[in-house]
Amino acid sequence: MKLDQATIAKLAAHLENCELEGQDTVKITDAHPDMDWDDAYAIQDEIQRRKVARGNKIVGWKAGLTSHAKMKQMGVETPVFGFMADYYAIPEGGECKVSELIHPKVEPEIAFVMKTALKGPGCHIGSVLAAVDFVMAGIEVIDSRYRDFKFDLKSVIADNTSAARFVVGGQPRPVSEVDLRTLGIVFEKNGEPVAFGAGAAVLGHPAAAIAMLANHLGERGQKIPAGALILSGGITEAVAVEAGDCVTLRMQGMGSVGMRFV
Ligand code: OOG
Ligand code: MG
Repeated sequence: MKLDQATIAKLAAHLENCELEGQDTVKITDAHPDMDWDDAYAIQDEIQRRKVARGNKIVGWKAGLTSHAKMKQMGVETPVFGFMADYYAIPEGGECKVSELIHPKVEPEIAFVMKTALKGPGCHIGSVLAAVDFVMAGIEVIDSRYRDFKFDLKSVIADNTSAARFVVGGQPRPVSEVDLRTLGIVFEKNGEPVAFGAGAAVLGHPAAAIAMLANHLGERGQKIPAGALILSGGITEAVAVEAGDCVTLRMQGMGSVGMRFV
């Protein structure tokens, strides 16, 4: 660790206030070029602690930057992990208020729900599939608190990996019934297909993203609890949205899920 506790607390408060007020900021590594990975996750942990202290529940986790499309779009090469608070959830077909956000983008994702807890290190695709209850379609709304989505990996980790809102739904399927690699998706904005993909875009097999998350948490003495929801990462590039837009994700054999931006 390169930052002291007071600096971590100050940066966490700053980034969380930007989130809660819908204000952007410059990336924090500009002022703290020496901060390391542990500092970045410590800032994210402090944001989580602030939310829990305020009465929010942590309902799940997310992996990000797990597909080449996303890595190329953001100019980075390593997956990152974040958490999801209860108020990020939007009901299926529901409204997402753009006025609460800065510059939202949407991503088509495969969502996993755990049957049993999963604790790394040593987790692999097999341990993930044994621990997962079902999979379903999900759309993540990301909203980097950094101006123009310009960040490096440490800055985006500290900013809880741009997590903002999500919707899950459609027809959940037991994970044993789905070939997660060939699972096809069509992502539509205002009725027009705007992106296409298959599950293998995510690390060759989307369960690998869940294994990486379990191993990441395990290194820090934490686990993925039973019942947790996990978004495995955008299959395609993120798509910008504004008030008035409507997005729908169609997932092969698993129905569709959508939301409206108001
Ligand atoms: C970081 C979050 C990326 C994903 O699914 O790849 C992410 C960002 O691009 O702002 O959630
Ligand atoms: Mg995402």
